[in-house]
Amino acid sequence: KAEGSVFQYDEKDVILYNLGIGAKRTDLPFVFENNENFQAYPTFGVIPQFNAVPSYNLEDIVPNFSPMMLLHGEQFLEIRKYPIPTEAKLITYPKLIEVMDKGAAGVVVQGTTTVDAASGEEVFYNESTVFIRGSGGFGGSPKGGNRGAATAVHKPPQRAPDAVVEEKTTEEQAAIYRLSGDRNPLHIDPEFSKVGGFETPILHGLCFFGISGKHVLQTYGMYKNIKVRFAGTVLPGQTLQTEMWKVGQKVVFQTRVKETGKLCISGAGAELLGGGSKL
Ligand code: HDC
Repeated sequence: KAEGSVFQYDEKDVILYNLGIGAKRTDLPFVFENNENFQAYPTFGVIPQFNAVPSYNLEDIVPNFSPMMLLHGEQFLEIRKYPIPTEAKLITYPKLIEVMDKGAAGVVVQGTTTVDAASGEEVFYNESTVFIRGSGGFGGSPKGGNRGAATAVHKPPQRAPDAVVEEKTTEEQAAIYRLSGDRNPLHIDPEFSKVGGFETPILHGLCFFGISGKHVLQTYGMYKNIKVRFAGTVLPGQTLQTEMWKVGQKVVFQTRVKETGKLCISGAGAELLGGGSKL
């Protein structure tokens, strides 16, 4: 059984994360610790898992494993405690959920439960899916299990989006975002990214997940969970367009790279906390 990993953070980590997903100097509740509404964007909940040390290695699970070929495939985050603390000592427990064989690729899902060290209360639950190119064909099952909201694929309605938020990322987006915990060289080192098939480093999936999650928050308020598929890559500097549909208490959304017209997030959804709360 994997040991829990400590993640201790304070207001500086919260501000760094918020800046990493594009908070502006004028977004005072997100960049100024003395603001009365000082808060973390809800997608901060994906950060503690980066300290987790699983009891397994990916190279022992799929054949031909190469870190250069690994891409973030999907993410599910559930926020289990509100408001999200702006400083805390948390402990994260990782577990292997499932492994799928997509023929040309291996897909591995890891789950992490993050609790407050002092109270033992659950704060976040995550499921992270990685898509490892060249690591399939080992005779495993191509299909995964059904775990409700964690595996849901949200289909946009036929009508035009109810809301669209556009935001240009900066050329430095990945260089700032990586300081919140994901130091994967794919996002900063051209030598590394080239071996992975990308001429220049690509943006972290969880960075554009955070930006899209911010757009959902700005438009519809706080949510209890959020699920996305990373359908395409984003380069730092490109413009994101988050297209949203309100369907009951759920926001179905997808995110497009304006410059190419291609989706980078698809089949995504967030279940609203209710009461129109913007926290
Ligand atoms: O969709 C393609 C792609 O390029 N997506 C974007 C990937 C990306 O940019 N990710 C973010 C950047 S990488 C990153 O952030 C890494 C990070 O630093 C480390 C991870 C951190 C994890 C956290 C742990 C703590 C691609 C390449 C993924 C798939 O495209 P194709 O090869 O064309 O696949 P396709 O033929 O469409 O489908 C084959 C089967 O695979 C399933 N699938 C497709 N996209 C998937 C996916 N499964 C999971 N995630 C995805 N994104 C398809 O459904 C299909 O399976 P089936 O036939 O059973 O339906």
